[in-house]
Amino acid sequence: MLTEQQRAEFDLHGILKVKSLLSEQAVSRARHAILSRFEALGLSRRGEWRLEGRSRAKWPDKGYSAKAVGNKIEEVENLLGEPGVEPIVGSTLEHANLDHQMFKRPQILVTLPNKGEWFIPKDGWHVDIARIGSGRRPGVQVFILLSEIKPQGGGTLVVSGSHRLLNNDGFIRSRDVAKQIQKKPGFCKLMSEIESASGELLRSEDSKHSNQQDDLSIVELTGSPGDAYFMDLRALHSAAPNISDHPRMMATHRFLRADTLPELTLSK
Ligand SMILES: O=C(O)CCC(=O)C(=O)O
Repeated sequence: MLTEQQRAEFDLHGILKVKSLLSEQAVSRARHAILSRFEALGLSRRGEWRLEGRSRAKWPDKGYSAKAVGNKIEEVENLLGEPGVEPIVGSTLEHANLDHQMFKRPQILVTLPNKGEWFIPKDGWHVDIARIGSGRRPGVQVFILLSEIKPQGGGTLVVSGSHRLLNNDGFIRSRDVAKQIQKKPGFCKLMSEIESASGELLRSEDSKHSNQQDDLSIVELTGSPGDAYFMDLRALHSAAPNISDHPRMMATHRFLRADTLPELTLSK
């Protein structure tokens, strides 16, 4: 369960890291199951990546066909049943009933090394769900790390604080949410500051969080196998290039409050 401080951090930033949440065994089983899918594509062998002699994929290409790998992997689905995941989701969503139709199963997020020099993408910022009229949090997405992910190693980028924007503006379709947030002065200022600092302004794990209500920052999801991040589904996020020599491996799942469905479907 989350401490008061973690809850407050999640409410303020819309993104929270919980270290070592998942067991080594469950993570290792999921990792091996994913690697065996890549074996059929000639990219892994006996539970290890085999990328030698291959030319690097080119950003934004993740280096393989997601369709060929698929997402129906029992060992990955089992990660969601690990103790800790659902209780945290429950505590961030007032223990409301969850819908299991819109987001049926977890998804794998793998990015093979695909860039020489790291940068923050200008395109690709998005949210996965519309802003609902009541402005409340519709759900939470979990990102489970299945490999060591160092800075600039392909970890998802999240705009911390973006979940607090546009909540008084009624229903907004997801693509319009992304467009409107990117036009906000706070977002433009953040992007130009980061550009002129060559990405150095990313909020690091250990840096102090600001308490200013309108503060936005970009968080890169980095860490070790078994760590998990919980993200408010309203937060703007994007895939990122992987300049490391190792594939980025994560599993993700979106948990949606069932009682937001009428707001989502009525507004279509
Ligand atoms: O990290 C990535 O590849 C992007 C993840 C993402 O956009 C999502 O899960 O909605």
